[in-house]
Amino acid sequence: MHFLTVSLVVLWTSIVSAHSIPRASAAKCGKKLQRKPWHTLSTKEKKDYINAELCLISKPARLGLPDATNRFEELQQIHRIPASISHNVGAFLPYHRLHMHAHERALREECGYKGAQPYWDEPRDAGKFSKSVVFDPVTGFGGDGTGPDRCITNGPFAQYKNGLGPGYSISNPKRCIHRVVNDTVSLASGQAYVNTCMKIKYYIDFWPCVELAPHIGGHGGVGGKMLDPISSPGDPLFYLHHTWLDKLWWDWQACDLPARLRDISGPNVADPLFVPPNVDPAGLPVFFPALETFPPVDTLIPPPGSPLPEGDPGNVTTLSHKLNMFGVIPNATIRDVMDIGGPLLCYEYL
Ligand SMILES: [Cu+2]
Repeated sequence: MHFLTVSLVVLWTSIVSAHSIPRASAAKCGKKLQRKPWHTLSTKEKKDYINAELCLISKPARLGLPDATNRFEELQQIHRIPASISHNVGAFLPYHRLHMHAHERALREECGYKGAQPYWDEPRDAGKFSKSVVFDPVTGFGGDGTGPDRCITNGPFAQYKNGLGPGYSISNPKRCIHRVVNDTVSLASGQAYVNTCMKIKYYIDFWPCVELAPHIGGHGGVGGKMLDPISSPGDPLFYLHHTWLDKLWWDWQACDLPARLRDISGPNVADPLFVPPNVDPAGLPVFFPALETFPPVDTLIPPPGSPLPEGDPGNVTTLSHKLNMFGVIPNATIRDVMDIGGPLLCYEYL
């Protein structure tokens, strides 16, 4: 079973094409935005965030990206287009850091949101995702999917239909947000797995540690749309999950500053033979969702014209690696996103 799951993951990796990317402009970081765990937000803070997300869904698309019909889907599309060069590679954490920032900025600048991007403190829910407050139908994102199509049927996003996915394909008619919450798979978001990664000394081993267990814990623990390696930002929970992963990276960086503001490495092109292990580096078991719950294999092959990595001299990810946001926000390099308290990002984690 793991084997087959793995070959799906491996398919995210082939690539084509290129874009030219200007450098992000830099100002000073003044007052930092404070990113807080979802379960600590007040009811009003939760509603403000959800209303801002609904606002993005209600705003027309403006970038001309294919098949994106609103701003929320443009944010999803900028994850889909470069998915083959932002997973199973060194840029995995930097790419998603900038993507979370792009989302946070869109909420604030276009939808009047005053807060910061919250995160899901997943260790507190690991092994019991089904009981998590994030699924609250009134103050959260709605619950598990039900019925044969696993549609979510309550909460603020129950009416929303998304046409991007499965994988790189398009759904016509559009589909509901679907979930298949799996408490066993969610164990991989537990503190023991986080601790394994935190003990690692260098990014070259840290990044795959995070992309394995904690990353799978959130995607596989929610399942459905969230399990789609290409189109998962179609479930708003994606942003809470990846912001938590970003916090893990920052927590690790903060253990050895300033050295870890420069430590970046890993391949730019994913290894097509890579097989995710079913244990974490400390030997703890990692459970994968059932194969049938993944998007169909043929939807996971990057289409012609998918981007190629840019900015590095070879196949090793460097600080000069370019991160393309396709017009949602200015492009940046990994150098620009290494410090969350730097002029570009300017936030901190509580
Ligand atoms: Cu991703």
